[in-house]
Amino acid sequence: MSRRLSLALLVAAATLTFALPGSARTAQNTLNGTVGPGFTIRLTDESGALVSHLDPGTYTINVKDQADIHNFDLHGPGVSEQTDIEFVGTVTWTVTFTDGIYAYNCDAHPSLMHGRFAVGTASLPPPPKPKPKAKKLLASVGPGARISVKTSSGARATKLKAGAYVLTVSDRSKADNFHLRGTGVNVATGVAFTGSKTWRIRLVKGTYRYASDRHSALKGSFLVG
Ligand SMILES: [Cu+2]
Repeated sequence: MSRRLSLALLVAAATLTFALPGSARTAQNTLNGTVGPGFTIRLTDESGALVSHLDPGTYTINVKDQADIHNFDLHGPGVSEQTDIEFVGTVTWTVTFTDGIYAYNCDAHPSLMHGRFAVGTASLPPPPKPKPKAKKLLASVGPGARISVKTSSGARATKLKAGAYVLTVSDRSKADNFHLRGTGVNVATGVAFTGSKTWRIRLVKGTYRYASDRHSALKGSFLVG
């Protein structure tokens, strides 16, 4: 390889090396912030999608503040920009986002109007998992010598899945009560009591037995597993 050619390659390589970060730096990233006229605040990208994660860099943010009772307040590492609450109109901010969590809100209604996004290596915590809904159980004792636990479909409970339940007892006997026992559960109505009672219980694997404390022959059970 001639000395001249290798020098030319070196120059080409150097140009390439500088061209890449240079072009990334000059790319204009535009975001749109809007607040109002209702109780809404949002920050969207050029496609209109709500911003949840961005690459670090410099961004142009066009903020449309459409109400004199709201403002747009953007803050996070190295950034603090806000419109006045009384202000209505459009402003443009140039901001540089670095790794971290950024948030925006209306300062008059921060708990109602807010959003946030992550930049670079940061990530927003996943939304909390919705708790499984407690299933219903209906227990009944009386009138006469009868006692039962039924599922919400009306079928007698024989085998149930472990988990959270709301147990409602209808006690229609002054001579008997409803008493449920099993791992982690020991609930009972009074013998003389009539009426209804509701308990939140958690059933785990095992056998649960229910009976009247006055007449031990009045009883039943179901399996949880
Ligand atoms: Cu507001």
